[in-house]
Amino acid sequence: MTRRLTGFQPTGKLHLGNLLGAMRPLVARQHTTDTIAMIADLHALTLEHDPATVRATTLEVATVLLAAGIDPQRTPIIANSQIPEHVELHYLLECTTGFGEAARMIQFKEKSAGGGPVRLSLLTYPVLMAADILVYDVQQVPVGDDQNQHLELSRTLATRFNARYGETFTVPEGVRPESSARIMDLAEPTRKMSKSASSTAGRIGLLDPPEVIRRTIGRAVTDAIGVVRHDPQHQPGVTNLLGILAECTGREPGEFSSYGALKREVTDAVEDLLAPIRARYAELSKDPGHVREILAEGKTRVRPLAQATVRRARAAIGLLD
Ligand code: AQP
Repeated sequence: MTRRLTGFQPTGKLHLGNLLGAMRPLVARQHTTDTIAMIADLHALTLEHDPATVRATTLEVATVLLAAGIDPQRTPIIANSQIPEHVELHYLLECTTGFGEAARMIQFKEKSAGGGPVRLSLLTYPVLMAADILVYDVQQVPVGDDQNQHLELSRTLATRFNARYGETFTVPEGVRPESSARIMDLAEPTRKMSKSASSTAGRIGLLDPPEVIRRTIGRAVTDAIGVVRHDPQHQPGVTNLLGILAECTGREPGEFSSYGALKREVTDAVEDLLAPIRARYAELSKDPGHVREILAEGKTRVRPLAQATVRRARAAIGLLD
């Protein structure tokens, strides 16, 4: 079976975009693909962070993944910090990466542009991401446009390492997520819905209570055109709402006489999708020990793969065993 890796950063509350763009496609393929669901808690340390929040969010993400239907028997759920081979391989790959190559990454440029202190780990983040992928001989990585450049770097590093030191890594291939869903921010519909956006006005959290969902969708930005139609260029807000409706219900939306009518139907569809996840999350949260066990089981299952890769890489690059 093809091996895939899908990552989630514990940098904030998971949202509808994470569910429709990543978690649901993962659940749909878990019988036909050998996927590892990775919580990238090491990546959450690359920006200003609060230790207790990262710890709590890592457990929350694991719990939401389970609540959304990921079966840990089929899809191991891991935190990259708990498997030390990620960090070891990160270093070996750093010794294969040029400074300029890392500094060219668009996300590094964007995230370091504010003028504040920049952590060195922000620069080397894509190399850690390469380690996360290469350490498991992953063949396919579902990537959105914003991660394309990082995946390309992983491919470059794997190919270069193999050429210099002998065949060591599987060169991963980027695949488009099955769902083409790119869920946009409800308050600023030309930006994607994001965990780390400072305002929550445009984001539907997967654990938001029904009244918050109703309010957020009710206040979603539309336009003054007054006609409900799919027109990303001139009506990005309305188009986003239609897209969310189609994704949630699995069918093309019908006709709507007003923006209010559209918003009411979107609210019902989102609520129908999220209510069972919220209920399972509440059930699972009663036993946080269980979620920690799932992470420990995931680690036990995948670590031998990581150890074998690091053993190969160490030998190839010239280290003693
Ligand atoms: N708006 C979105 N629409 C569709 N898919 C999305 N994903 C994220 N936002 C949307 C997908 O969710 C997975 C996990 O994302 P991540 O944790 O790696 O974070 P991200 O891609 O950087 O996006 P976020 O959630 O908005 O986080 P921040 O704000 O921290 O950058 C990925 O598969 C991603 O494509």
